[in-house]
Amino acid sequence: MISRKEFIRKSSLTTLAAGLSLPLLARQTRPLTNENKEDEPVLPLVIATWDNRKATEAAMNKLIESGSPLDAVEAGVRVSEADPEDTSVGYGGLPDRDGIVTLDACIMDEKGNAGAVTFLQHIMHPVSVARKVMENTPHVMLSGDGALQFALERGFQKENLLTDKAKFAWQEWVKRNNYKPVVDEKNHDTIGILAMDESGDICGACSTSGWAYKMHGRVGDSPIIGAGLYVDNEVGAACATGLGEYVMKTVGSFMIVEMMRNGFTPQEATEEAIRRIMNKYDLKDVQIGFLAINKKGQHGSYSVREGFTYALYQGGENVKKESPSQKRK
Ligand code: SD4
Repeated sequence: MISRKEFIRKSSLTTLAAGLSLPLLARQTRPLTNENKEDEPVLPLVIATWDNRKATEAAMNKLIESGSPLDAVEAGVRVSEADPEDTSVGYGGLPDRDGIVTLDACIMDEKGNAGAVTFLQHIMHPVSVARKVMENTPHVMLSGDGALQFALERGFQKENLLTDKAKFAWQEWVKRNNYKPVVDEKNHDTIGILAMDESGDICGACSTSGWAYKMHGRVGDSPIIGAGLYVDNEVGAACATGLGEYVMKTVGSFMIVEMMRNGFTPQEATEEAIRRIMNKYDLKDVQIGFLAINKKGQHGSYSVREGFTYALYQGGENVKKESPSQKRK
């Protein structure tokens, strides 16, 4: 048994070491790749995973119109959720291995409030249900039938979300794949979106139909606060896309925000998070991508392999960007 005095001495040394090692670690990372050069924040800004420029545009319009980053992220996500061509989100999302579309979403505001729905069926806009969970219930997360019941009580319509195109793709998959979920780095364009208003307040949201042809009942990282999304208005925010199991096991978005709290830039934090995950797991055929922003209005992005893109609306321009990555394809 160590004495109380010894315990306190050891703990403070550990804390000191942690405090010292983070900036040191930060210095060891590669040079910045996509940070703002100036120190002045360029606000407002909206950033979203993949080439979701229609979503960032809707979000920015909403931000300018209402002044609310929360309204903005919800409006942005709703664009992807309603888009039948987006096969990883909402209507048109690829189903699970039983041919059923099940959706996950979450939202966080600048005060640290959070709402989420998981394993939700038949509702086109899970992000709006997640917002209602946050604002109108004492809970953070509702799931499955309970989430559906809540949505219907709140006036959401029950709809068929399985498009003919998604149904056909699933039927083809069933023929080829023996009912076994397959890890496929191509299967995603989940939306994670972060918005920051002119005063520096940050909100975020995330929405997905999850891993295509997953087991029925599977829930990924996207609705899990700290995994698919995390906002801390004092520090910044992060969101994730890709194979959610690894992001959940490492609480990826929370990890990134905590690294930024300890002095990492958004770029350094996303890079370090990907490196840590890759050090721990064999990510063959797996893609994971992170986005992060800090209070200076800087952003960072990093992915396991090439091909992760994102949309950035800042300084009056809405552009698609290629993320730097750890590996070639
Ligand atoms: C999931 N992270 O359910 C989601 C999938 C995803 O782009 O990001 N697709 O694991």
